[in-house]
Amino acid sequence: MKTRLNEARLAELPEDVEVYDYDRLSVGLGIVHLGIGSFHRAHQAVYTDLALARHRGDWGILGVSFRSGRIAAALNPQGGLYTVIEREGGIRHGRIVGCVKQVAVLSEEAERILSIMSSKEIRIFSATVTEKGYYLDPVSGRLNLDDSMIKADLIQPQTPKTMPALVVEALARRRERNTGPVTVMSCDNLTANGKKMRRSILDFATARDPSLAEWISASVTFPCTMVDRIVPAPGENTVSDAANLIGCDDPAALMTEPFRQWVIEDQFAAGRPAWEDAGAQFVEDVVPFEHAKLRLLNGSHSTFAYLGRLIGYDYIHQSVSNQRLVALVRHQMFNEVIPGLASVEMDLGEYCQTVLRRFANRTLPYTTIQVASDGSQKIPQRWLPAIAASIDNGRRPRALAFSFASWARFLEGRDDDGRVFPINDPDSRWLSDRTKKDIDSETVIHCLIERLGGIASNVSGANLFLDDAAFWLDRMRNYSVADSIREFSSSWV
Ligand code: CS2
Repeated sequence: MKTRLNEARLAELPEDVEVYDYDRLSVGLGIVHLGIGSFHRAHQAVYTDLALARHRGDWGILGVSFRSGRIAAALNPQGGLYTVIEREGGIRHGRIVGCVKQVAVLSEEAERILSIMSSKEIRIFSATVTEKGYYLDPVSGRLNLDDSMIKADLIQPQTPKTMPALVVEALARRRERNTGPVTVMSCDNLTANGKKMRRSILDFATARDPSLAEWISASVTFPCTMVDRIVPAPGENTVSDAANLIGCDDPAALMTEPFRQWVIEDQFAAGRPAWEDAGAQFVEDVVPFEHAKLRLLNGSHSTFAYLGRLIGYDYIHQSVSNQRLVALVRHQMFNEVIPGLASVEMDLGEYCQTVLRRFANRTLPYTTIQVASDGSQKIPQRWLPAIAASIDNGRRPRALAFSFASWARFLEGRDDDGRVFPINDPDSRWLSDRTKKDIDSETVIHCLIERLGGIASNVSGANLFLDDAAFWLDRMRNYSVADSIREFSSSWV
């Protein structure tokens, strides 16, 4: 056991470890971040840290966990400090981030969190709560008022358990106390994430008190953002790597890649850190960037995850070393996804090459099972709009049909060799019941697509897609996934 990372240790860190470069004790709170998981700490917090080094300002972060006390227990004894380790090839770079001042746990200290959120010093609520944290119905796009957690929060809105209820209660208190404008910024990997955030908050507020919803609609801004950085869930080796690098213990350490990107709409009701000085890009409309990222990067990630796991790979970089899988994904990106994207200030060909290079990063192992989780939430963003756009362009997106079939096959919960794996998905019970092997492939595919809200394209093209996906699901079930990949690859070469 070494000593824990804390401010007193900073002077003793090895020289090549970069340390935040400002007087953190003089920096007050300005941001409450909901869902302080690994992604936020390796992304938005790093941008904030770099911006503070250039401009100071009271933009310290209070991190909020909803239920688990794990991150609070790791970070609070370190005064909020933690290590971000960037890895790729021979690069191994450590940085101590200083802008997270403390972490609070909603299930334990709701009152304290709400009183901070409704104080004048806080000017931004930001969130990474994943797709399911918005409680939006995939078909209607509205808040799911039948969800048991949402129902419970509507009965007792002063002790919120969910993100929308927490934000609405904090906003209600701000209105009452007149503590000034605030921005609610989603940093989740969703299309039009600011609009989804707004929908979730306004629907909850309307159900509580329509006048509150009107006030929110007039006084709060909800910018959209596109976030990108690969941050695998930290494992045992992350902590030992950090100890090795910084010479003390840091149970909150993270591993990530050198790459990071953040595109933001500049709609902040009460100011913001100078994130542009840390490399963030401010644009009028984030949506084309989000579409490109979700469909090219995340859509391909999911394909590598499902197919890779089904043929026995534990890690994404293993999938990327399989040439047939790479060829399939390249076909999906270049022939099916890119033609359906609106023009965006990015070189999409180069973007795809970079994505493949990033996925191949074996010094940053990312499990296929992690990327494969929550398919019911991720696929509607990643594949379905790309499928619809491709069909509407008069194409037949066969690789996307193959990918979709692999998700259906994945939901059977065992790979080609019969190895069993878990299905982590908020809808897992429903999905597993509808994808049992004795249900015919066509029914399975129809059921899944319907559950996700359908394909918004012309009917004949959509039907052909369903037939293609059912055909490949049949093949994967009756032969093997590996054989199907082989057959699929030879069908277009
Ligand atoms: C991944 C993303 O786990 C997943 O579903 O596709 O978390 C991905 O690593 C990030 O979006 C990269 O920015």
